[in-house]
Amino acid sequence: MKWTSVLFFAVATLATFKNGEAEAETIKVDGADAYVVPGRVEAEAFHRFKDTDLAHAGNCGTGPVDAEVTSDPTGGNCNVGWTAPGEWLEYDIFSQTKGVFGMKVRVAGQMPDTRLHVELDGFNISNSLLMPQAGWQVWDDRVIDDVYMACGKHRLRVYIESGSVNINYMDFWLKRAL
Ligand SMILES: [Ca+2]
Ligand SMILES: [Ca+2]
Repeated sequence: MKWTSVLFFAVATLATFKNGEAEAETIKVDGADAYVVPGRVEAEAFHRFKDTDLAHAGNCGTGPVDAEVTSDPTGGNCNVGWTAPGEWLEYDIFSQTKGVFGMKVRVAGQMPDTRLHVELDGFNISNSLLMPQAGWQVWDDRVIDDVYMACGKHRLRVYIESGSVNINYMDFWLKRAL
């Protein structure tokens, strides 16, 4: 076996399927593919996920996580959609600075009482956020103030609590270096 094929195998995504649900984990050789913050994390370009069905809905990407080309005027290529309670998306991020960050989640939807929360390194940092109802492509921000991060690698998870919402991206900005 050539070294190139060993490397390819090492970065391949492993998916497990059980009870009609899907979870996957990307095995990484190093931290080079973590999102650098301050910066933008694209919702549809996740590292790990849980999705409640194997089918792919939408015209963007493949695999169990459903996504479509977005019409958000601020860009973002595709948005995750057709989300369901209990589903989550996870991202490896790398903070260049020890500090207090602001964060926003770019979302659109039209279902009542749709809620999600955001976890950083396993801690709920947002509490339950109520999602907008103006339309599936009428985009809005949900801002989380004062997110503390040490320099280095962190794990970000967006967890759907109820209803269904479209998610385009998450932005981080530095409020205050420490
Ligand atoms: Ca699906
Ligand atoms: Ca996006």
